[in-house]
Amino acid sequence: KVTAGLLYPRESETREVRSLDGMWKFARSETDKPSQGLREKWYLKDLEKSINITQMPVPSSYNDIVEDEKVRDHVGTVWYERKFFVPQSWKSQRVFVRFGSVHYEAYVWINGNLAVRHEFGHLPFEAEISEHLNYAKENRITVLCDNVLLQTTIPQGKVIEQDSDSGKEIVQQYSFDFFNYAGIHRSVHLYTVPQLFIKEVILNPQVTEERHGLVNYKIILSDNNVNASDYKIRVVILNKENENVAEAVADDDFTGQVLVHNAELWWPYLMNIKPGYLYTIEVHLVNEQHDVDIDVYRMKFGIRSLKWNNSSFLINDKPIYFRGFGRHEDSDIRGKGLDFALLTKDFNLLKWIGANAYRTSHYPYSEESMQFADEHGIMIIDECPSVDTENYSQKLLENHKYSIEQLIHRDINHPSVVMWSIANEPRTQQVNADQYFAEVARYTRFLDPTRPVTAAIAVNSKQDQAAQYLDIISFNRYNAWYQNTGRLDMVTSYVMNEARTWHEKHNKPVLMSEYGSDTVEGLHILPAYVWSEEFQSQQFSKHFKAFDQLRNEGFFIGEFVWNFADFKTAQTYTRVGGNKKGVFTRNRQPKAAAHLLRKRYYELASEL
Ligand code: GCB
Repeated sequence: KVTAGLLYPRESETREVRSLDGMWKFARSETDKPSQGLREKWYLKDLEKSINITQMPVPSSYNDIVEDEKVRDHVGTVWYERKFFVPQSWKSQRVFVRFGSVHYEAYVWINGNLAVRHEFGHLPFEAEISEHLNYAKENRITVLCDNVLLQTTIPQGKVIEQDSDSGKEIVQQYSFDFFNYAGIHRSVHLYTVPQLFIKEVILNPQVTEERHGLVNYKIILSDNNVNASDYKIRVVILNKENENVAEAVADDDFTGQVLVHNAELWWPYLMNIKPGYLYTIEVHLVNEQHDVDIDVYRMKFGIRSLKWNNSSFLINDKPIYFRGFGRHEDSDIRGKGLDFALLTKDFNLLKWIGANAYRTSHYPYSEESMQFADEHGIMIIDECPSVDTENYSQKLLENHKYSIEQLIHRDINHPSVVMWSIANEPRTQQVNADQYFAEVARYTRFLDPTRPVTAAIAVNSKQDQAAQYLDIISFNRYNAWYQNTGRLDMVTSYVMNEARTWHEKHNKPVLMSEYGSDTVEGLHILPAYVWSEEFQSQQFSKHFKAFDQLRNEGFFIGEFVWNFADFKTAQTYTRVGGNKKGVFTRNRQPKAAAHLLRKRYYELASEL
């Protein structure tokens, strides 16, 4: 069971944080014995004594690190292990272990004791391990990571058995178009908190009519049964210069409001000279009697309003037009592993090209990337890990809702998150899609009524049964690529017609969440021909024409190129070393279309 309280681990005068990133030991169960590690209880002994032992960096996907296709294409469990010390001084504290993400399912043991089990890649989890630790001594952490996707996991997949030259092979099949990278993808931390500590900080900042910031907050402590008269919560709001601009003491239920006069609002990139303005909230848990801080936690947040109606989407009462991308967490060697160099480069490129948004296609991205988006004023359509959803069952629905619950729990305080995407290209024409999405959308709104709900839909509007439950309709379409391949004369009117049809049917704002074409960098063919740089640029231009007309019609709110950069996929004859629809190569160098897009995005920004 996941412990609630996924505050990002930060040190303070009352908290210590230690990274467990670095080199870990790594072993694979033999493919024909998927449960070997569990059966042989590898968590009770040093992995050294097991088979296939090697070194593996954390964070990283394991797939592309080893020169062995058996590791790249491994199906089932792998094991990670490392040793660490904790000081004696931690004994008076409570100690947690926290994973940014492990794909797909994880079990964690501390010195042979099961500490936590977690399902869903891309989402953090943690567990208190105080009682399992050896203080002032060496400790062992063992992680089982299972990458198997089934019809009831999010996303879905299928495992089949096939005959091969070396006998029966277990093979993972999936229909989604990105490589099923696995491993400990994000950082691992140990952190300490006092015995009674701040477990959750939930913010709902609003903008008043006089343009002040009204920050509603709710603090949850680790123990619900404390006597409120013994403790108080004091909150302090600091501006970017670290000056105290407001403070308050919470009510007895640890909720309250604090007013920030003439607040500096959070604006998207290129909409204000200070885009992405962030304040810090400093939460103090104070012992009333002694007037001392028991726990202190600091977090950045933004003040902005979000509104939407049947034709537009507004931030701070200004209509927004999204200049965006679909993306992936993907790069050479490390796969989906968190990498600050890559993250920084990607944000620099987003700003270079003048984008103001991206969708976290097709799963939650790292918490660190969400912090970057907050800081840079990049708006996020935050997508849960449901992609190509089909074969609707009760179990699938429960898992889908649970993945959204974990996502919202993690991301609710980010000003950059402006919309929830509950699925990518679900098969919404299938039986039961109607009730299924009615429930997923209802649940998402119940968890967070302050943001609109969307999904990227590719089924045509006649057959689709989900859009009726969304606030904003996003559609994916590959005119002149999958449809009418090569026909650049069949783009502009098709895009306009489809966008209009969605709006006419549902009377909601519409955006195009994917369009594009595979492009091999350096391939030049004139007249434009599929896979060439000329083709990608011209196909974009035909879309721009449609978008410009649609913008005048008042309901069309954004364009998202597929994709920011080239990325790895499963092996198939339609993919040359992966999906090549990037505007940047996998190595983050621009294709010709990047320059065209840059010109457009800056022109669009200057119209504001
Ligand atoms: C889509 C999917 C995306 C694929 C893309 C493509 O519709 O949403 O995951 O990568 O098409 O390039 O085929």
